[in-house]
Amino acid sequence: MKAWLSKLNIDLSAAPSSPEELARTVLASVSPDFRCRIETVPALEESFRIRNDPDGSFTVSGGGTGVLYGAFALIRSVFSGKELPDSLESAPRYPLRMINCWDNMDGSVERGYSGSSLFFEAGAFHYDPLRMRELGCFMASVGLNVLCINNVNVHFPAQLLLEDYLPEAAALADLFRPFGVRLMFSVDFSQPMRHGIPTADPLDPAVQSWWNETAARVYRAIPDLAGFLVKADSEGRPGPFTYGRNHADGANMLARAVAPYGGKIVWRCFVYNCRQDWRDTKTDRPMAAWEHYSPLDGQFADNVILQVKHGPFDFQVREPLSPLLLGMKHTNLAMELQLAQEYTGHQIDIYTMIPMWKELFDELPEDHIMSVAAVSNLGRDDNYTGHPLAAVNFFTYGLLAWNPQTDAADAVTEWIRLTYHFAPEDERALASLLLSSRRTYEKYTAPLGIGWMVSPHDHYGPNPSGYEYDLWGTYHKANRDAVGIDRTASGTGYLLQYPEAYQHKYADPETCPDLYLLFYHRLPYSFRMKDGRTLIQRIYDDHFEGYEETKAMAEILRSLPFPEPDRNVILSRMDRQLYDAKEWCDIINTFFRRLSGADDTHGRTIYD
Ligand code: GCV
Repeated sequence: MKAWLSKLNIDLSAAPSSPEELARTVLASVSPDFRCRIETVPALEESFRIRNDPDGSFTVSGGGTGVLYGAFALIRSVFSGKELPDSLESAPRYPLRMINCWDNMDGSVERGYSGSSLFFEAGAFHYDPLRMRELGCFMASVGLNVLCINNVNVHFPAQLLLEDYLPEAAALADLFRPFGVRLMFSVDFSQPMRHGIPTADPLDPAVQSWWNETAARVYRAIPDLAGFLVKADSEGRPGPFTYGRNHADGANMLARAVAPYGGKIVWRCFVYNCRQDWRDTKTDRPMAAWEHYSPLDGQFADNVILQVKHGPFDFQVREPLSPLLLGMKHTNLAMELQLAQEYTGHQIDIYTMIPMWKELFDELPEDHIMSVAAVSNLGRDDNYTGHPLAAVNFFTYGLLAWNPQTDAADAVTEWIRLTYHFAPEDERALASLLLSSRRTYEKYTAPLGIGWMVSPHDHYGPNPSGYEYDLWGTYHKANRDAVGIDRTASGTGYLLQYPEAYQHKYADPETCPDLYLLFYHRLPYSFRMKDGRTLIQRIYDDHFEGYEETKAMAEILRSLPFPEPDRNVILSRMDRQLYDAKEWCDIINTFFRRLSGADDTHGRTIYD
């Protein structure tokens, strides 16, 4: 992460006073003969224009933060050798471009793979101001503008809203402001009950008053706080259901409290039955969010945003786009992505996400969602992301959140150029490795859209039946004849939650895209795929290929001139990935061979 900040040579030892001042510093860092004027045009707000004048100088115009984004866009182009047109105008596609940290006040990070919290330790704020400015700079450099600093699972002590902690929270907000970054806090729906109110019922006037007063106090300290993020009635968190209320009741009550200050309530839709009986064949977990929220479409206040995980399950390697993102037409929506590699290799395995995100954005109708959020992959490790190559996910997320049309290969190449000094052929080799890494990981882990074959709890490494007899609603139901869940009209009916054209694409196993086949269909191992292979042969082939591709990745990485300490970390993590890819390949193939009894037509080793 830091490589390109040091390339820019921006002095962050002192805090910039405003985005404009930071924009000037950023541009001054390029070189003494680099000539660039800044023109602040408040009406442009976050947007910017860059003009390349005939005398070789540049003019960057923008609103308060627009000039900053313009300055960064310009130097990103300069440093990555990209040609700039004579004039360029750019506006962010989504007004809120958020990073959600799952940091706890004890210093731990839920699903964190890069060390402990950047913000907290032992129940209190504890941070290095320089690192905060670096983080602000990373965010601003790719146009990210909201930082939620604490975990959606709000563990106590969670005093962020209390008088004692607000001055420190306000000081942190001050640090981020010049970077165009506004803070957000996760709040616990039952918080009033810790302050003498006997209930958290959203329709109880005492509850509303408590939140009104709390919002007033918080906004006095941090007038530009972006708002509150809420996980309610989800995986044991408290919420409106306890009081027989729905989620519009809950979200709108909080929305009323923050509305006078321009605050937003970002309300997560990750609601499902996490105490399911695996014997129950009626309940299908991916259906839950739509069942809860679609009847409420149009009932949420204007300053509520429903934040929906990109797929109906939970950040698996491959999931369809959540039906809520297509069907909630009268509600503000944010799509939630996850940079933290919870199910995607713990920042040990290389997993570059932009190809996956592009698939998601491409499926979203124009103008359908108004914001994006991503669960952070940062922590206190020196390099911020644990694996140096995981930084590409943070960087490219920002570029896509600004402009979802951004080309994946261009974005990855830009990151490489800003991070390493590689010859063109090395740069191409790394770009192609990163861009194919998600598909490789998918091949050796999750067959054709099933997912969930991971070790329970920590979600790293293979365990084909790990989630099969559990409470979480995550079953593949593989037996000796067949595998997968029928989610069409003849099965659980999940597919009916989608618009007709979408249903049409996936309903028939003969035409359903292969990579979603077992998400939507239950099929015999002898099922003939479009390319003539049997389903079981395809499963074997994918897993062997995934392992072979990982071996090839390791060779390429060894040949590339990474500087230290990156090289050491990258190669040692690659050794681990290679070992694990073999485990995945052998365990999953053996699992299916034992069930199906089918031989591999190529006679490769699968264990009996
Ligand atoms: C923050 C999954 C993760 C949890 C996470 C949850 C969520 O269940 O395993 O760690 O909790 O998603 O997104 O709320």
